Amino acid sequence: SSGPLVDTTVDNEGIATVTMQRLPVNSLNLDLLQAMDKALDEVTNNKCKGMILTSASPTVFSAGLDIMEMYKPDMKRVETFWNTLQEVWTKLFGSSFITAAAINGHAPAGGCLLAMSCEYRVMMSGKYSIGLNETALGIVAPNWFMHTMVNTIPQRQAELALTTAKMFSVDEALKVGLIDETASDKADAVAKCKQFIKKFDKIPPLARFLTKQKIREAPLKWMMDNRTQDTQEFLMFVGHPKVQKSLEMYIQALKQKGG
Ligand code: CO8
Repeated sequence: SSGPLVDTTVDNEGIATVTMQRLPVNSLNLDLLQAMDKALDEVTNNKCKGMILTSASPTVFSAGLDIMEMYKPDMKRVETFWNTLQEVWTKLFGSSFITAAAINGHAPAGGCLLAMSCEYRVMMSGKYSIGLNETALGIVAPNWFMHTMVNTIPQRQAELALTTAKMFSVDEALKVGLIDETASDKADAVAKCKQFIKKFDKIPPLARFLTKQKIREAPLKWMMDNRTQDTQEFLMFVGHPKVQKSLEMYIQALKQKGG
Protein backbone atom coordinates (compact mmCIF):
# COMPACT_ATOMS: atom_id res chain seq x y z
CA SER A 1 0.00 0.00 0.00
CA SER A 2 1.09 3.61 -0.48
CA GLY A 3 0.68 7.00 1.13
CA PRO A 4 1.39 8.13 4.68
CA LEU A 5 0.25 5.74 7.41
CA VAL A 6 -0.79 8.57 9.68
CA ASP A 7 -2.48 11.86 8.78
CA THR A 8 -2.12 14.83 11.12
CA THR A 9 -4.20 18.00 10.83
CA VAL A 10 -4.36 20.91 13.25
CA ASP A 11 -7.45 23.14 13.56
CA ASN A 12 -7.41 26.88 14.28
CA GLU A 13 -7.79 26.21 18.01
CA GLY A 14 -4.60 24.16 18.20
CA ILE A 15 -6.30 20.78 18.39
CA ALA A 16 -4.56 18.12 16.32
CA THR A 17 -6.38 15.18 14.78
CA VAL A 18 -4.13 12.20 14.24
CA THR A 19 -5.72 9.63 11.93
CA MET A 20 -4.31 6.13 11.59
CA GLN A 21 -4.73 5.05 7.98
CA ARG A 22 -3.08 1.69 7.50
CA LEU A 23 -6.11 0.05 5.95
CA PRO A 24 -7.98 -2.19 6.24
CA VAL A 25 -7.60 -2.58 10.02
CA ASN A 26 -4.72 -0.32 11.25
CA SER A 27 -2.85 -3.31 12.57
CA LEU A 28 0.18 -1.84 14.29
CA ASN A 29 3.26 -2.93 12.39
CA LEU A 30 6.68 -1.30 12.79
CA ASP A 31 6.01 1.25 10.04
CA LEU A 32 2.68 2.42 11.50
CA LEU A 33 4.20 2.66 14.99
CA GLN A 34 7.11 4.73 13.65
CA ALA A 35 4.66 7.04 11.86
CA MET A 36 2.70 7.44 15.10
CA ASP A 37 5.86 8.16 17.05
CA LYS A 38 6.66 10.93 14.55
CA ALA A 39 3.11 12.30 14.69
CA LEU A 40 3.26 12.51 18.51
CA ASP A 41 6.53 14.46 18.22
CA GLU A 42 4.90 16.82 15.71
CA VAL A 43 1.96 17.47 18.03
CA THR A 44 4.43 18.30 20.81
CA ASN A 45 6.64 20.49 18.62
CA ASN A 46 3.64 22.40 17.24
CA LYS A 47 2.61 23.13 20.85
CA CYS A 48 -0.90 21.81 20.19
CA LYS A 49 -3.14 22.00 23.23
CA GLY A 50 -4.81 18.73 22.46
CA MET A 51 -4.87 15.71 20.21
CA ILE A 52 -7.65 13.46 18.97
CA LEU A 53 -6.66 9.96 17.92
CA THR A 54 -8.91 8.27 15.35
CA SER A 55 -8.94 5.96 12.34
CA ALA A 56 -9.58 6.27 8.61
CA SER A 57 -11.38 2.91 8.56
CA PRO A 58 -15.19 3.07 8.76
CA THR A 59 -15.38 0.06 11.12
CA VAL A 60 -12.03 -0.49 12.85
CA PHE A 61 -10.17 1.87 15.18
CA SER A 62 -7.17 -0.47 15.31
CA ALA A 63 -6.88 -4.28 15.24
CA GLY A 64 -3.97 -4.04 17.66
CA LEU A 65 -0.47 -5.27 17.10
CA ASP A 66 0.19 -6.68 13.67
CA ILE A 67 0.36 -10.38 14.36
CA MET A 68 2.57 -10.84 11.31
CA GLU A 69 5.31 -8.85 13.09
CA MET A 70 5.30 -11.44 15.88
CA TYR A 71 4.83 -14.58 13.77
CA LYS A 72 8.16 -16.18 12.76
CA PRO A 73 9.83 -12.86 13.44
CA ASP A 74 13.18 -11.47 12.45
CA MET A 75 14.57 -11.01 15.97
CA LYS A 76 16.27 -7.69 15.23
CA ARG A 77 13.16 -6.18 13.63
CA VAL A 78 10.80 -7.48 16.31
CA GLU A 79 13.01 -5.88 18.99
CA THR A 80 12.78 -2.52 17.22
CA PHE A 81 9.04 -3.11 16.84
CA TRP A 82 8.62 -3.61 20.59
CA ASN A 83 10.86 -0.66 21.50
CA THR A 84 8.81 1.56 19.19
CA LEU A 85 5.57 0.40 20.82
CA GLN A 86 7.04 1.22 24.25
CA GLU A 87 8.07 4.64 22.95
CA VAL A 88 4.66 5.42 21.42
CA TRP A 89 2.92 4.38 24.65
CA THR A 90 5.28 6.50 26.78
CA LYS A 91 4.68 9.56 24.60
CA LEU A 92 0.92 9.06 24.42
CA PHE A 93 0.26 8.03 28.04
CA GLY A 94 2.60 10.69 29.39
CA SER A 95 1.87 13.49 26.93
CA SER A 96 1.82 17.10 28.12
CA PHE A 97 -1.00 17.85 25.66
CA ILE A 98 -4.60 16.73 26.25
CA THR A 99 -5.54 13.47 24.54
CA ALA A 100 -8.87 11.98 23.48
CA ALA A 101 -9.71 8.92 21.39
CA ALA A 102 -12.52 9.00 18.85
CA ILE A 103 -12.99 5.23 18.65
CA ASN A 104 -14.81 4.74 15.37
CA GLY A 105 -14.97 0.96 15.35
CA HIS A 106 -13.36 -2.17 16.83
CA ALA A 107 -10.51 -1.69 19.27
CA PRO A 108 -9.08 -5.06 20.36
CA ALA A 109 -5.78 -5.52 22.23
CA GLY A 110 -3.24 -2.90 21.11
CA GLY A 111 -6.15 -0.85 19.71
CA CYS A 112 -7.69 -0.79 23.18
CA LEU A 113 -4.28 0.08 24.67
CA LEU A 114 -3.97 3.17 22.44
CA ALA A 115 -7.49 4.31 23.34
CA MET A 116 -6.92 3.73 27.08
CA SER A 117 -3.67 5.69 26.94
CA CYS A 118 -5.68 8.80 26.08
CA GLU A 119 -7.45 10.85 28.77
CA TYR A 120 -10.94 10.50 27.30
CA ARG A 121 -12.74 8.05 25.06
CA VAL A 122 -15.75 8.51 22.83
CA MET A 123 -16.87 5.38 20.95
CA MET A 124 -19.16 5.18 17.97
CA SER A 125 -22.31 3.14 18.65
CA GLY A 126 -22.72 -0.08 16.71
CA LYS A 127 -21.71 -3.72 16.84
CA TYR A 128 -18.13 -2.91 17.81
CA SER A 129 -16.04 -4.19 20.64
CA ILE A 130 -13.13 -3.05 22.74
CA GLY A 131 -10.91 -4.84 25.23
CA LEU A 132 -7.66 -6.63 25.99
CA ASN A 133 -8.16 -10.12 24.57
CA GLU A 134 -4.56 -11.34 24.85
CA THR A 135 -5.23 -14.42 26.99
CA ALA A 136 -7.57 -15.76 24.27
CA LEU A 137 -4.58 -15.69 21.90
CA GLY A 138 -2.47 -17.62 24.42
CA ILE A 139 -0.39 -14.55 25.15
CA VAL A 140 -0.05 -12.46 28.29
CA ALA A 141 -0.57 -8.70 28.25
CA PRO A 142 2.57 -6.97 29.55
CA ASN A 143 2.41 -5.21 32.94
CA TRP A 144 2.09 -1.78 31.36
CA PHE A 145 -0.95 -2.86 29.32
CA MET A 146 -2.48 -3.88 32.65
CA HIS A 147 -1.41 -0.63 34.37
CA THR A 148 -3.06 1.29 31.57
CA MET A 149 -6.30 -0.64 32.03
CA VAL A 150 -6.24 -0.17 35.80
CA ASN A 151 -5.78 3.57 35.18
CA THR A 152 -9.09 3.40 33.29
CA ILE A 153 -11.39 0.89 35.02
CA PRO A 154 -11.44 -0.49 38.58
CA GLN A 155 -8.84 -3.18 39.35
CA ARG A 156 -11.47 -5.86 40.01
CA GLN A 157 -13.09 -5.21 36.61
CA ALA A 158 -9.65 -5.13 34.98
CA GLU A 159 -8.72 -8.48 36.53
CA LEU A 160 -11.94 -10.09 35.27
CA ALA A 161 -11.54 -8.51 31.83
CA LEU A 162 -7.89 -9.51 31.46
CA THR A 163 -8.21 -13.10 32.66
CA THR A 164 -11.34 -13.79 30.60
CA ALA A 165 -10.12 -11.89 27.49
CA LYS A 166 -13.32 -9.87 27.74
CA MET A 167 -14.31 -7.93 24.65
CA PHE A 168 -16.81 -5.24 25.72
CA SER A 169 -19.71 -4.14 23.58
CA VAL A 170 -20.10 -0.35 23.34
CA ASP A 171 -22.81 -0.39 26.02
CA GLU A 172 -20.78 -2.63 28.33
CA ALA A 173 -17.70 -0.44 27.84
CA LEU A 174 -19.71 2.63 28.79
CA LYS A 175 -21.14 0.94 31.85
CA VAL A 176 -17.76 -0.17 33.21
CA GLY A 177 -16.11 3.17 32.36
CA LEU A 178 -13.82 1.83 29.65
CA ILE A 179 -15.29 4.56 27.44
CA ASP A 180 -16.68 7.91 28.62
CA GLU A 181 -19.33 8.63 25.97
CA THR A 182 -20.91 7.12 22.90
CA ALA A 183 -21.39 8.89 19.57
CA SER A 184 -23.73 8.41 16.63
CA ASP A 185 -20.94 8.51 14.04
CA LYS A 186 -17.29 9.46 13.61
CA ALA A 187 -17.97 13.19 13.20
CA ASP A 188 -19.98 13.15 16.43
CA ALA A 189 -17.17 11.27 18.19
CA VAL A 190 -14.58 13.80 17.03
CA ALA A 191 -16.86 16.71 18.03
CA LYS A 192 -17.31 15.23 21.52
CA CYS A 193 -13.55 14.78 21.87
CA LYS A 194 -13.12 18.46 20.95
CA GLN A 195 -15.66 19.45 23.57
CA PHE A 196 -13.68 17.49 26.14
CA ILE A 197 -10.42 19.20 25.15
CA LYS A 198 -12.06 22.63 25.23
CA LYS A 199 -13.16 22.10 28.84
CA PHE A 200 -9.55 22.77 29.76
CA ASP A 201 -9.63 26.32 28.36
CA LYS A 202 -10.61 27.30 31.90
CA ILE A 203 -7.85 25.31 33.63
CA PRO A 204 -4.26 26.61 33.85
CA PRO A 205 -2.26 24.31 31.51
CA LEU A 206 0.74 23.74 33.78
CA ALA A 207 -1.42 22.74 36.75
CA ARG A 208 -3.35 20.40 34.45
CA PHE A 209 -0.22 18.79 33.06
CA LEU A 210 1.53 18.36 36.42
CA THR A 211 -1.64 16.79 37.81
CA LYS A 212 -1.84 14.35 34.89
CA GLN A 213 1.85 13.56 35.31
CA LYS A 214 1.46 12.83 39.02
CA ILE A 215 -1.58 10.62 38.65
CA ARG A 216 0.10 8.68 35.80
CA GLU A 217 3.52 8.61 37.45
CA ALA A 218 3.59 4.98 38.60
CA PRO A 219 3.03 3.27 35.20
CA LEU A 220 5.46 5.68 33.52
CA LYS A 221 8.09 5.03 36.15
CA TRP A 222 7.52 1.29 35.80
CA MET A 223 8.28 1.60 32.10
CA MET A 224 11.40 3.70 32.69
CA ASP A 225 12.75 1.24 35.25
CA ASN A 226 11.78 -1.98 33.44
CA ARG A 227 12.03 -1.18 29.76
CA THR A 228 14.96 -3.46 28.95
CA GLN A 229 13.54 -6.33 30.97
CA ASP A 230 10.13 -5.86 29.37
CA THR A 231 11.75 -6.13 25.94
CA GLN A 232 13.68 -9.25 26.95
CA GLU A 233 10.47 -10.86 28.21
CA PHE A 234 8.67 -10.02 24.98
CA LEU A 235 11.52 -11.46 22.89
CA MET A 236 11.55 -14.65 24.96
CA PHE A 237 7.81 -14.86 24.57
CA VAL A 238 7.70 -14.47 20.79
CA GLY A 239 10.64 -16.87 20.48
CA HIS A 240 8.70 -19.58 22.33
CA PRO A 241 7.36 -22.43 20.15
CA LYS A 242 4.05 -22.56 22.06
CA VAL A 243 3.44 -18.86 21.47
CA GLN A 244 4.29 -19.30 17.79
CA LYS A 245 1.81 -22.17 17.61
CA SER A 246 -0.92 -20.02 19.22
CA LEU A 247 -0.23 -17.17 16.82
CA GLU A 248 -0.31 -19.54 13.85
CA MET A 249 -3.69 -20.92 14.87
CA TYR A 250 -5.02 -17.43 15.46
CA ILE A 251 -3.87 -16.23 12.03
CA GLN A 252 -5.56 -19.25 10.43
CA ALA A 253 -8.80 -18.50 12.28
CA LEU A 254 -8.67 -14.85 11.20
CA LYS A 255 -8.08 -15.79 7.56
CA GLN A 256 -10.88 -18.38 7.59
CA LYS A 257 -13.29 -15.88 9.08
CA GLY A 258 -12.39 -13.37 6.33
CA GLY A 259 -12.92 -16.17 3.78
N1 CO8 B 1 -2.59 -8.41 12.70
C1 CO8 B 1 -2.42 -8.75 11.42
N2 CO8 B 1 -3.42 -8.90 10.54
C2 CO8 B 1 -4.68 -8.65 10.98
C3 CO8 B 1 -4.94 -8.28 12.32
C4 CO8 B 1 -3.83 -8.16 13.20
N3 CO8 B 1 -3.97 -7.80 14.48
N4 CO8 B 1 -6.28 -8.11 12.47
C5 CO8 B 1 -6.83 -8.37 11.26
N5 CO8 B 1 -5.88 -8.69 10.35
C6 CO8 B 1 -6.07 -9.02 8.93
C7 CO8 B 1 -6.98 -10.20 8.73
O1 CO8 B 1 -6.26 -11.41 8.79
C8 CO8 B 1 -7.52 -9.94 7.35
O2 CO8 B 1 -6.53 -10.30 6.43
P1 CO8 B 1 -6.93 -10.95 4.99
O3 CO8 B 1 -7.70 -9.88 4.29
O4 CO8 B 1 -5.61 -11.28 4.38
O5 CO8 B 1 -7.76 -12.17 5.30
C9 CO8 B 1 -7.64 -8.41 7.30
O6 CO8 B 1 -6.75 -7.93 8.31
C10 CO8 B 1 -9.03 -7.90 7.60
O7 CO8 B 1 -9.48 -8.48 8.81
P2 CO8 B 1 -10.98 -8.97 9.04
O8 CO8 B 1 -11.50 -9.62 7.79
O9 CO8 B 1 -11.00 -9.79 10.28
O10 CO8 B 1 -11.71 -7.55 9.25
P3 CO8 B 1 -13.08 -7.29 10.04
O11 CO8 B 1 -13.42 -5.87 9.70
O12 CO8 B 1 -14.09 -8.34 9.79
O13 CO8 B 1 -12.70 -7.39 11.60
C11 CO8 B 1 -11.31 -6.96 13.54
C12 CO8 B 1 -11.82 -6.46 12.18
C13 CO8 B 1 -12.48 -7.05 14.52
C14 CO8 B 1 -10.28 -5.97 14.03
C15 CO8 B 1 -10.72 -8.37 13.36
O14 CO8 B 1 -9.82 -8.35 12.27
C16 CO8 B 1 -9.95 -8.88 14.56
O15 CO8 B 1 -10.55 -9.29 15.54
N6 CO8 B 1 -8.62 -8.89 14.46
C17 CO8 B 1 -7.74 -9.43 15.46
C18 CO8 B 1 -7.57 -8.48 16.59
C19 CO8 B 1 -6.67 -9.06 17.64
O16 CO8 B 1 -6.97 -10.04 18.30
N7 CO8 B 1 -5.50 -8.45 17.81
C20 CO8 B 1 -4.59 -8.89 18.80
C21 CO8 B 1 -3.21 -8.44 18.44
S1 CO8 B 1 -2.11 -8.80 19.78
C22 CO8 B 1 -1.90 -7.30 20.56
O17 CO8 B 1 -2.30 -6.28 20.06
C23 CO8 B 1 -1.21 -7.23 21.89
C24 CO8 B 1 -0.11 -8.21 22.03
C25 CO8 B 1 0.64 -8.00 23.32
C26 CO8 B 1 2.03 -8.60 23.29
C27 CO8 B 1 2.10 -9.82 24.09
C28 CO8 B 1 3.51 -10.31 24.31
C29 CO8 B 1 3.81 -11.61 23.56
